[in-house]
Formats: sequence, C-alpha cells, structure tokens
Amino acid sequence: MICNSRRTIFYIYNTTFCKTVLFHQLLHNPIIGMGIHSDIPGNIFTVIRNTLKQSMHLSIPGKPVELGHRHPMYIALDEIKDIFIGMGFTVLDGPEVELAEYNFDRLNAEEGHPSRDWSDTFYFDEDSRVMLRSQTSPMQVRAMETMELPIRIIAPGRVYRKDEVDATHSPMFHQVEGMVIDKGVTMADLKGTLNTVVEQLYGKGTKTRFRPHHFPFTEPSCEMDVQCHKCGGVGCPTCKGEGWIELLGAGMIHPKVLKMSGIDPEVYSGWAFGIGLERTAMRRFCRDKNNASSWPLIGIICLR
Ligand code: 2NM
Repeated sequence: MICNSRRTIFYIYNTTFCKTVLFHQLLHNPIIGMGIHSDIPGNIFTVIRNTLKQSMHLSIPGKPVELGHRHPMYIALDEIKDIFIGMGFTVLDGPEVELAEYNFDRLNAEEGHPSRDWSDTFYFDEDSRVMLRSQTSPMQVRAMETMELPIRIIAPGRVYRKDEVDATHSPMFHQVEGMVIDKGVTMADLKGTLNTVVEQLYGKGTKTRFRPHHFPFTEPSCEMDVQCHKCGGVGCPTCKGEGWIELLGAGMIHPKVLKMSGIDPEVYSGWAFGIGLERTAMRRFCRDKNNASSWPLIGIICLR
C-alpha cells in the first residue's frame, strides 16, 4: 500500500476495502504504524489507527448479499405445479410461436371461429398460418400426438392475445392448462381432481361450484367457481355480490379433438382445464383485490 500523501490516506480511509487493508498495515507494519513518513505530519497514523480500532470489528460477519426473490407469478406457478406433480402429472413446455393448425384447427376451432380473427390474434404471415399461441392447448395436442396413453400433463406458459393494456388486460398473460386421457375417464374425475387442487390451493373445505359453459375443444364444458373467501358466500365487494369467484374453465375433451390427434374416442376419454395464472397470483399476493390498480403489479410487470 502506498501512503505518501495526506490525500491518499484520506481517500483510502474512506473506502471500506482499503479500511481493512490500512488497518492491517497499521497493525503489522511498524514503520508506517509509527508514522515516520516524512511528508505526513505528526501522528496522523496513530489517529487513523485509533479511529479504525474503534469503528471496525474484523470478526463481525459481512452483510449477506441480497439476491432478490422469485417473481410472484412464478411462486404461484410453482405451487400449482407442485400440486399437480404430487398427483402424478408431468409438466410440459412448448413453443410460443405456433401453427394455427395446432392452436385452432386441431382444437375444433375451425376457419371462421371468432378467436381466429386478425383483431384478436398475432399472426406472422398473411395466410394466418403462423402465430403467437393464444392458449397453451397446442401443447396438449402435441402431447396427444406423441405421448403414450394414459396421459396426465399440465402445460403452463405465456400466451398472447390482441388486448389493449388496462388494469385487468394485457396482450401477454400466463395460463396453466392440463388434461387427463385414459380409459373410462368421466366428468366425476374432472370434478374430483379439480376440487382436490382447489382445496390444496385455498385450504380444506373450500367450496366450489360448476356452471355449464361453452368451449370449442370440450363437450360438455363448464366453468368452476370458488366460494368467496372474504364473505363465505354471502356476497361482498370482492365477489361483486355473487358469493362466488370464477376460477377456471374445463370440460370433457371433444371426441373430434381426440380423433384429430389419433386417439380413438370410443376407447379413450379425457378431461381438460385452463386456468389464468395472473388471477391466481393476484388472489394469492394482492392485499386489496378490490383495487384494480394493484392488479397490474401481477399482470403487467410480468411482460418481459
Ligand atoms: C380451457 C377450458 C377447457 C383445454 C382443452 C384442451 C385439449 F387440448 F385437451 F383439448 N386443452 N385445454 C381447455 C378446456 C382449456 O381453458 C379455459
């Protein structure tokens, strides 16, 4: 270490690393320690040494390095994954740039289906053949094509739709879709499994209800609501007076969808579901679920 002017000393003294070096030098180097450098007046080293001795404890452990934390979306996703993995499901990942054939045709949303419109979907080519996936179900089609039966999978990931950004919409959001295909699978399995998942997510005894709905890829189709955790079903601002909060869409996989992917609907049947991850994470992390301004914390920050 070079200590040949007062300025250098001051500079060194002011930096934490050098404080440590200087401290050792002062303790172990008798020449510097005695302060006999010609251009340094009097006992400046003694002053510094005493100051450092008072202010530094070399045996104190360093400050832990802050590593940040996982994004709330991924905390929520990992919880969902863990639940399904525990039930024997496999997690699949797949392309975000998809063929319209996999995103629409193979899922029984044929030419003319409103979701195929250019105002709703991001296409890459004029023929509307290559697109950003609008759901993760194309992965389910790939699974039906390639995996051995029975199948139990979930497919989480980013999906894209032409929505303007506001408090509750984003052109990119996350879905977790899943399906089970085996011999003799019924709507009872769908309800039983999803009820178990909800109990693990929201606590034992959480009540659910299933309402009829329509999706092109399932028949019959339904939406599943959970009883409002705030009011217990009486009706409050959180559930907009309903007593119930919509959670996911589901249904029995349409025989045409099975057939198009080479599965015989006379032998096999299956159920599938789709859940929005932003909503799930929001319910898990946002303190004030009534305040739409807290929603973008989950919904829009995750755009990356
Ligand atoms: C939903 C709702 C209901 C779904 C269906 C399929 C497939 F590929 F098996 F046909 N995948 N995902 C599905 C069913 C998705 O999202 C709201």
